[in-house]
Amino acid sequence: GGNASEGVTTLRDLIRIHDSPSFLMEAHDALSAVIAERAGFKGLWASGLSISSSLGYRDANEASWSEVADVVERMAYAARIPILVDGDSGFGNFNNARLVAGRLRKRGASGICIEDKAFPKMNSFISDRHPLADIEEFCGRLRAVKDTVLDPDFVLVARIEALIAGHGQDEALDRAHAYAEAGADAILIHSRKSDPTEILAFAGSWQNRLPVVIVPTKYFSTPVAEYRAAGISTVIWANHNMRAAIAAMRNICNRIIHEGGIAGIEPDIAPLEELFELMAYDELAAAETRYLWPK
Ligand code: SPV
Ligand code: MG
Repeated sequence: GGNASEGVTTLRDLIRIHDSPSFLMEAHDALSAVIAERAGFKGLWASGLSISSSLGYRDANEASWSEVADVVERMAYAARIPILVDGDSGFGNFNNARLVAGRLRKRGASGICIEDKAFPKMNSFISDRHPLADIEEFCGRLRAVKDTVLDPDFVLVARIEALIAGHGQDEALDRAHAYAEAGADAILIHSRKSDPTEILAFAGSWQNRLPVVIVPTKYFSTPVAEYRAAGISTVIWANHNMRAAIAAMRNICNRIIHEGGIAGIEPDIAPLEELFELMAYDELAAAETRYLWPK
């Protein structure tokens, strides 16, 4: 984040293989970033799906990279914990990928994840057409990011969409080894199945040559203990702040309509005091006594 780093675990440390997987919580704006940080998460996932949705876009590269970077900057100012940014497929070829990674780092990101698909990408849970990037070409994107963003703390996650695209374990493993050679710091293996079998099979063969990151959106009922046993380094809760917000906002809108007013809803919404506390209004009051009317 933009503030002092005391007491903050770096993203590089979070993605290391620990006894228990690290969690990255989705955030899509400054407010959701602060809420996740206050809850105790040690790192954030700047989700392309969630940021797109909050901006009124589909998760198909409708948002420009600079719009995404604007949001990431707001998140990084508001929260101190590190942010792994969903860089989609890198917004183009190697040249776009290295440019975006460098700009994101300057604007407060601690790492970028890029996936082996073409631009424009489509969300992994939509459609059955997810043509994969050529392995060598995608390795060029990874190498270009590594050669351009020289900050050793900046994390590059290579995301494999082979299983999403309907390929088998061999294709996923070939890609993982190639991406490791190209300089990736971690491998994100994605699945759209409702059980974790193919993720766990991958982890079993891969043997943690690099840390493994997973996104259990569809196989949500699997206990984290299974990921711990499989040596998964990082679990991303990829869209759960946004989906919680959708449910809460839909519920309160419906209730105000149906109840004809707000008399009944007050206990079910966040008090204004909580909002003022989240945005540190007390800090402003204290600063006023120092700068606006000093004794
Ligand atoms: C995102 O959160 O934007 C992701 C994860 O990339 S997924 O939606 O599963 O593709
Ligand atoms: Mg995404």
